[in-house]
Order: sequence, then C-alpha cells, then structure tokens
Amino acid sequence: MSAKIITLSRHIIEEERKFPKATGKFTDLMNDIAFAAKLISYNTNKAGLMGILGETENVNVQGEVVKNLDVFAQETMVKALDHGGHTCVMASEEEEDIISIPDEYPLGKYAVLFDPLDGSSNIDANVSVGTIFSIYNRVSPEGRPGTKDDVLQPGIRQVCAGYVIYGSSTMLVYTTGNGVHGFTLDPSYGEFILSHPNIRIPKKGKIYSVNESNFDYWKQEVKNYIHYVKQIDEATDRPLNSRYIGSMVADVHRNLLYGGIFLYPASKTAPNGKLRLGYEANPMSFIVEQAGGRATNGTQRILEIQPKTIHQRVPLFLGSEEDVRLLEEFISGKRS
Ligand code: P6P
Repeated sequence: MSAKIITLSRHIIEEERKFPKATGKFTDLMNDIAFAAKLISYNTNKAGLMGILGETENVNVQGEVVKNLDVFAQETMVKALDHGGHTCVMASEEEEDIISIPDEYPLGKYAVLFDPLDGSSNIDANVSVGTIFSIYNRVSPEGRPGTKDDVLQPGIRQVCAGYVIYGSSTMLVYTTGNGVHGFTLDPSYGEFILSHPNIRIPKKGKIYSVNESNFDYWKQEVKNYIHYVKQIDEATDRPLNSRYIGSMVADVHRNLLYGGIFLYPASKTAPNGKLRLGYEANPMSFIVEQAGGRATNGTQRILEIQPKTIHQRVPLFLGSEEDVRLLEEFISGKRS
C-alpha cells in the first residue's frame, strides 16, 4: 500500500475541520494562493528562457529596482486573490497603499499581506527567491471595502502565515497556529504534496545569518554578539557557521530546517532595520514560533508589535530559541 499522499488542499480541509465555525472560505483562499505560487514557480523557473529576467525601468515604493519577475509575481498574486470573494483588502511590498477589491467582485472576510517575490535582486543569478504571505480576519465592518486597519494588525492576530520558496524544488510552508507544515510541488501533476509534516526548528543551531558588511553600523551590543559567535570555544561549540544568501525566504527556510539564527539589525544607515513588519517579519515570526523558535526586535516579541504603517521596518532576530535568547542577553547588556 503506497504511503498516503496528502495534498495541500486535503491538509487545509483537515486543518479547517478543527475549527467548527470554518466555512471553507479559508480553504478556497489558500487554494488561490497555491495557484498563484504555481504560476510564479513556472515563470521563475523558466525566466531565463522566456526573456523575463532583468529589470524594468521602474523603482518600487521601497526605492528598489523592479525586476520583470517582480511585476509578474505582483500581478499574479493580486489577480489570484481579488475575485474569489475571500478577501476584502490586500497590501503588498510593491504597492504604496492598500489594494482594494474591484467593485465587480464580492468582498470576503480576510485581509492578505504579501511580498510577491522576496529576494528578487538575486533572480538573475539563479538564487532561490520566495513569496511571503500573511492572512488576518478583517476588523472593519463587513459588507464594505477593507481598510488600512485590516492590514495594520499585530502579528499575534494572524490566522495564517506562509511562504513559497522557488529553489531546487518549489515548497510551500504554512501555519494556521497548529504547527508548521511543508509541501513540495510535484510539477508532473501540479500538486503541492505534504513532504515536511510538523516542522520543528532545533532548539540550538550552528548557523548565524547576517550581512556582516553592515558590522560597523551596528550597535555595540550586536557587535559583541557577532564577535562572540565567531570566537573559538569547543565547550560551547563555537565558532558558528556563517550562512547568508541575501534572500530572506531561503535564509529563514534553511535555518528553520537546520537550526540557527537570522539577524537583520538596526544600523546607522537603517535605524529600524530593513525588513518590513507586515509581510516579512510577522509571517516569518509566526512560522518560526509555531516551529518552536523565537522572534524578536531585540527587546520586544515581533508578533506583539502594533504596526503603524504598511511598510514599517523592524530590526529582526529570529530562529532557534536558545540562539535568540542568547542574543537578547547581549542586547540587554547581561552579557558582553
Ligand atoms: P541585504 C531582499 O532584498 C531582502 O528584502 C530579503 O530577502 C533579504 O533578507 C534582505 O533584503 C537582504 O538585504 O541588505 O543583506 O542585501
């Protein structure tokens, strides 16, 4: 008897059955996200052959050059999510303001934030990139278009968070608060198949991931921590290994599976860090916490930060619980 094949759709339905009030709308929404992921995966993997690598002439709201695949991924996510009657509003790294649902489509109860193609500066070098998404129940009155309040909720209120990594294989990893589960796309029949049930991040890792070119711009406490992890000390299994791809989804996914800590600290040039709370830090923090890890801005749990703006940046330290706790001891000054 072959092992039970659990598709993403089946897994979501079984997850939804745990919520008596579930209407099936969440299942439909996740299937729409999975469909978008398949399209983005196909075009990302074929980009070199389809002449859609390279850059547009545009710069996005972040001041970053927009790649052709960025545009494709953005449009794919919006078109996948705007008509099904599951969402009332969206927010994206690629759009300055909230994205409303066109009048001709029904409104739903979910607000979805996403980074359609994170790490896209690496695409032309064939480095893994990803889509990150974060889903909330709406807080604005039903029956009317969603508002900014729906997307400016603290991460603790997410009903779902996930990412898709377009790498040697395409994987979708998600949580609804009942553990973290990974699905690998089988391109032969276009289904995401459960390949990594109940992912748990090791309590302590051997990897630290940070862009060390910013070292001189960091606060002394962060410098002290990085100095510590690089010292030779067999008793505490140091030095750690430095692994940094510069594509958050790839760096966090590796550390989720292997253990370790990912850092994007505040600096003199980026006083609030670089990564965005709404569609990078919050979804990744929900996933890491659900896998048994920890996520902080250095002094506060990421998921408890009340967002003020859509593209708000936060310093981010997330990963194996013991590694993040040690970093917090350096930041608080308990260690130096
Ligand atoms: P840096 C990609 O542009 C991104 O938003 C994340 O995917 C990644 O972790 C980070 O920026 C890399 O930034 O400054 O190290 O190049």
